[in-house]
Amino acid sequence: MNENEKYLFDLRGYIVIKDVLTTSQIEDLRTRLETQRQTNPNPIIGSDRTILGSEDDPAWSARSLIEMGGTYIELIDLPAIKPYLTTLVGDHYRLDHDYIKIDGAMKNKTLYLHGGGQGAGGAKDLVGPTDGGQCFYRYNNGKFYNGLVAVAFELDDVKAGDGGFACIPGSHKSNLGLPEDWRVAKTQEHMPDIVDRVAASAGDAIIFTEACAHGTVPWKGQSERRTAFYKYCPHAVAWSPCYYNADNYEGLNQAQRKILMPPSAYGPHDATEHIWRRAQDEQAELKRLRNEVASLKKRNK
Ligand SMILES: O=C(O)CCC(=O)C(=O)O
Repeated sequence: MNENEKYLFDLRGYIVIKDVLTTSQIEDLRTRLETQRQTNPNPIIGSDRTILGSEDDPAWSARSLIEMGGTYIELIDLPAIKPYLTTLVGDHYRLDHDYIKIDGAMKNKTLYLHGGGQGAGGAKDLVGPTDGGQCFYRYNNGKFYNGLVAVAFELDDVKAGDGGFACIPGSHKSNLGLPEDWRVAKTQEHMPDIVDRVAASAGDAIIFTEACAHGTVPWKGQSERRTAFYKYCPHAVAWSPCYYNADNYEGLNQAQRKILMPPSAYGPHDATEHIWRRAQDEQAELKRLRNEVASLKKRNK
C-alpha cells in the first residue's frame, strides 16, 4: 500500500484497486456462481447469515462462497490484496464472513447507508445495533486500526450512473451520527449529494472500512452487478455469529486455514499457534460427534 493510497484511505475510508483479478479468475468466479444459480434451488449466498435454513441446520455454521472452490478459495488471501489488509488490519487478521451480492436480481433496491460516525451506527444501524466497539477506525502512531475491512471483488463492469458501491467519504472519522434523513434513498435521484458513487471494472476491488457510512446505490444498469465480498477483522473481533471451520472446505493451504480460524485474543501468532490448533481440532471433533448423533437418530427412527 503506497503513501498515496494510505492518504486516500485515511481521507475517504475507501480505495479502488484496479485489476486485482486476472481474466481467467473473473471467468472462473462467474462460471462457478452461475452453475450454483442454475443448479441449486438454494444457491450459496455467503456466510453472512443469522437465519438458519431449517431446524436441523447446525447452529454457528453457515454456507460460504469458499464452498464453490477454485478462485473463491484464492480470494481468501489474494496476493494483490494481502499488503492492504496487513496495513489496514494488522499481521494476523481473520476472515469474518463472505457473501455475494447480485444487483439487478435483487428485489429491494433502496439505498440504506450503514456504519459511520466512529463506529457508532446506533440502534437503527443495518448491521445491528452497535455500541461502536467493533466498528472502529483509527490512525495512530503511523498505524491503521480497523474493526472490519471489506474487500468487494467486482465480477462485472459498474459504470457511472449504474449504481453499486456508495459511501459518505470521511464519515468513518465523523464524531456525529449520520443524519436520519440521509440514511435511506429509494432512487438515485433521492440520494444526498454528499454520497460518493463508485464506478469500477470487472476485476477491480473496492476496499472500504465498515466504519465509513456506506451502502448500495439503487441499480439502474442494463445487466447484473455481481460482487463477492470478503470481510476481514482483527483476530479478536467477531461480527458474524457463524465461524468458519477450515475442515469443511477442500484444497485450503496453511495460510488460508489460519485466516479462517475462529476469533481469539491470541491470534495465529507462532507462539500461540498450538491454542488455535486445539480449537480447530475441537471443532472437528464436535462436527464428528454431531454427525454420529444425527446418524444414530436416523437409525432409531
Ligand atoms: O453494494 C455494495 O458495494 C455495498 C455493500 C454493503 O453495504 C455491505 O457489504 O455492507
